[in-house]
Amino acid sequence: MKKRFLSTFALAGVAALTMAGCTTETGTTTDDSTGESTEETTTEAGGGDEAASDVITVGFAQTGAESGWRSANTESMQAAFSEENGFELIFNAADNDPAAQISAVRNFINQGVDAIVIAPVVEDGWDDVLQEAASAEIPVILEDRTVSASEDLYSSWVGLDFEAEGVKAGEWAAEQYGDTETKMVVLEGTTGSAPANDRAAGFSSAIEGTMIETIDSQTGDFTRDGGKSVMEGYIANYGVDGIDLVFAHNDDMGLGAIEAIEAAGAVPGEDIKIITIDAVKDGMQALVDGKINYIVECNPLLGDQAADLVKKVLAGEEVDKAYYVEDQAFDQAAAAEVIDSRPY
Ligand code: GZL
Repeated sequence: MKKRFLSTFALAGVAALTMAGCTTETGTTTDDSTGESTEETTTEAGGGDEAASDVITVGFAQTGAESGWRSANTESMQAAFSEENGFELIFNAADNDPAAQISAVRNFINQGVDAIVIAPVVEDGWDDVLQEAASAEIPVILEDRTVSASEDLYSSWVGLDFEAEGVKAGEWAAEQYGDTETKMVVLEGTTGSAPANDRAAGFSSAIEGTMIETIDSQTGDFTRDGGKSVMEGYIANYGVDGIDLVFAHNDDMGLGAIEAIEAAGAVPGEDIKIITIDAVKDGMQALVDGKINYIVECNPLLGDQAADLVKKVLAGEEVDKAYYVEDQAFDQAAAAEVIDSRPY
């Protein structure tokens, strides 16, 4: 299927040309079928007709702006899909709303973009709109999160191994706390999202057979406020003495948990240990400060690989279905050594 799909685009043959100047416009588009309007920002290359016709128009459907990780990912994508690199970017952030994100993709199809890039909020519900993109012969590249739809419906994906991140976090927890009775609460990512599903699975498999007991697990939707309010509920239910460990699916929810723990008069990283995933600047600073105990990295800088995949697919080149970016992991000492040199 991939070859057939790619051969369709072999004729597309596009080359990126340098353009003189560019303009950025922000407007709203309305989905005729749902009547929903979303705001979109378009960065358009200048230059003559020929140069303009060689510009690759890409619709990028981002999840939203829910976390520090997402901001770093958006910056990376906007830098890569620039007019200097031969792109006109139509950017849409869906405020973590799966229906709004699907509507944005349908708008991109109606606008006749050359390619669509998606960071899907959740795994399910993508089959129909991806089929519509395929029928319109618009290739789709996934970045960051994955979908449950058939891989025939997208050209390629670049991102991180979320289950491996969960395993890495769980193995450290098992090594540090697995031999003593440890009561753990979990701050889950967005319900139905690939990172939430896969990190939970990886962590659970890694702590199997240890004395770490999960006493509660709820979603904080990957946001700092969400992590804080769920942690406040845990403290109200179990008391700070009833919780030994927090596993947060991302730094931002872990940072929210720190606020709740400190407000309850306890010391995060000591009275209640915290393990998170992402390794964004604020998370790494909390790790250096001793308020978080371990962070597994999730690299958000995916823009260059995503842009390269778009150009290869449109040029009819063979690409793999999946490209994984490497992750590291940090304890407090390791974080202190690298924090000043990290790019995000
Ligand atoms: C993971 C990414 C997750 C981050 C969160 O690749 O999808 O979404 O872990 C972000 O911080 O909100």
